[in-house]
Amino acid sequence: MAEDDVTISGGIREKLVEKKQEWARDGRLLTGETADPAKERLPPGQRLVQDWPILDLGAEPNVTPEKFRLDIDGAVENRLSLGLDEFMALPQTDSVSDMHCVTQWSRYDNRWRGVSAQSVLDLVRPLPEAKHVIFTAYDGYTTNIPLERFGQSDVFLVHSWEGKPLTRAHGGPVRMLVPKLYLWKSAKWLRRIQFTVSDHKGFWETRGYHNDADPWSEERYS
Ligand SMILES: Nc1nc2c(c(=O)[nH]1)N[C@H]1C(S)=C(S)[C@@H](COP(=O)(O)O)O[C@H]1N2
Ligand SMILES: [Mo]
Repeated sequence: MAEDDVTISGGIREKLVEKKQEWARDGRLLTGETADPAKERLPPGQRLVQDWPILDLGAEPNVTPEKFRLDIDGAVENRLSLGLDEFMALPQTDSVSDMHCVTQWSRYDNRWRGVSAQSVLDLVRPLPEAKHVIFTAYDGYTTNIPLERFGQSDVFLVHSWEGKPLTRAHGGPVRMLVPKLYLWKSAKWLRRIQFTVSDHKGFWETRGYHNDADPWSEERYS
């Protein structure tokens, strides 16, 4: 991966990371309930919000359109390295989905625009042995999901929310969106998508968060 000269404001807020790890150890916010997503729109222990909170490690990269690059590589037939114009030239889709954060807020009916994960799969063609997907972001953040999950029809690489370009604070120019999992699986400031044979836990997964992150099973912590 080429060295980036993207500037980053602030630094990782270690105190906050420590506190969240403590919460994970203590099992904070757990209700012990599960729900059927076909019947319950709001997962257990969640509450609805109208605004969209901002949560990250505290280091916000300034990914300008000129500096943006997205590498898609690993166990694939056809690696890609895309500038923003090339990314925007891929087929674009509108979608509406809910989001659920492990810190207990959920927001319904978010309108997104971006490139579907299925289009990405069509372009790169993962090798038969590829089973996992790792996202790396411009702030150094990483997170992981199974390839099977990545291929679901509601997963997108998004650049717009409610008809406007994604703001820097929310991960613009391009972030992941995996709406059926807790939002920590949706990497902001997307830099790289890597297809792998074995699983590699990401930033929060190595710090006590659940590897699978299904909100209806309350998979907050491991
Ligand atoms: N690159 C990056 N992506 C990230 C994070 C981060 O710190 N860095 N935090 C995750 C967490 S824990 C959450 S809850 C969501 C928050 O996204 P939002 O700020 O747009 O609400 O981003 C996720 N994606
Ligand atoms: Mo989070």
